[in-house]
Amino acid sequence: MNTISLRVRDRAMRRIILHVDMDSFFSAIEMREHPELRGLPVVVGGSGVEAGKARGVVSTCSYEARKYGIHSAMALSQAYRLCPDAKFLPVNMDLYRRVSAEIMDILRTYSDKMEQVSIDEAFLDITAKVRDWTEARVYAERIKEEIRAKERLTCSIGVASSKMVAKIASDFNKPDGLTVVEHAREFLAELPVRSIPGVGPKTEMVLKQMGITRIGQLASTDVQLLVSRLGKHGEQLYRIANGTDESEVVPERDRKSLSRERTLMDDTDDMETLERHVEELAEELHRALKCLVFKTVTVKVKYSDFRVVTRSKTLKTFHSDLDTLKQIARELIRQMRGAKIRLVGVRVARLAMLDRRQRRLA
Ligand code: TTP
Ligand code: MG
Repeated sequence: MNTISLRVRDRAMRRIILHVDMDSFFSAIEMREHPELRGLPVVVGGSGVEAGKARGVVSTCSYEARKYGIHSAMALSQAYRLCPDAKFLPVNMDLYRRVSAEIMDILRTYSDKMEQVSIDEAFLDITAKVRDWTEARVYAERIKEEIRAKERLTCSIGVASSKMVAKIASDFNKPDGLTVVEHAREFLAELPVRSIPGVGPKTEMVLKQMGITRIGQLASTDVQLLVSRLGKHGEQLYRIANGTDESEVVPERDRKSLSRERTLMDDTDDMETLERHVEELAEELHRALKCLVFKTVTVKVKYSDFRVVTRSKTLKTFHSDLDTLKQIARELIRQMRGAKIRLVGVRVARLAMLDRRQRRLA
């Protein structure tokens, strides 16, 4: 091995990355604002539930409500059937956005290499801030403490040498958890493959057919075999499983584009279904956008024969609203009808960041 690749490997191995994810974010904020709700099953979604009439879906719910089987994206009517005594609250997005901006401002003081990935989660590269895993733990404890003191909210933190492992680690011991992963392979070995973000039912099924259910098995599978079954995603999964994923923490100011995509359970050319998928992707993307505004929207499809086609639209001015994003995404996917589609994606580009004041108003 030559010196350059050695140096690169060495640097990658020394990275210390922290993933912060707020606990039951929307409902925790509601419980903070309404202390009488503490300890109760609280469900936040749609415009709430009145007189048993539920419309819309659950955005999130408290850990007490999760014991009844309620979870994000479930129909509110079903949540109501599972626990009629839960407190059902409407979504107060303005409040959650404000709290989120405050938390992100706190996190930015811990590392300027900070990447917000959704309304309640962020990666921080703290390689330059700590010398070893022990110091990293102390650093993470300080972050938790500051958020608790200033926001009266709890979060869970994962620390590892790659982004994905840090993310899996933050989810490992929720709520109010702190998981430091020194040896990624050992930590991941027994976890189900579904713990890897991005592994949905379809990938899980393909892996299961290959006899792979745990991440440890994934790590020791021949990477070529994974690629032959799952394409590029297979290679990425292999790296994640081995703790060698080297994706960088990209601060917002350096971000060029942001995208979300999904492989469909069944290939389809049904426009209603496809529009629903791009709308959901637009929603995910919009949540991740936070203080970024965009000018270009692109929809990508992969047809059943693996042909990839993209279509874009560039607006004259910057936009940030979900309706615009959804509308353009629908417009673009309609232009791509023709053959059955196996994967859809939505991307926004030509990004700019709202300044602090605008962010708080957003
Ligand atoms: P998550 O971090 O996925 O969930 P959470 O913070 O509520 O709970 P956890 O303790 O498991 O992290 O999402 C953050 C917020 O995003 C969540 O509070 C509400 C919102 N959200 C939706 O509106 N719809 C969804 O489907 C999901 C997953 C989240
Ligand atoms: Mg969360």
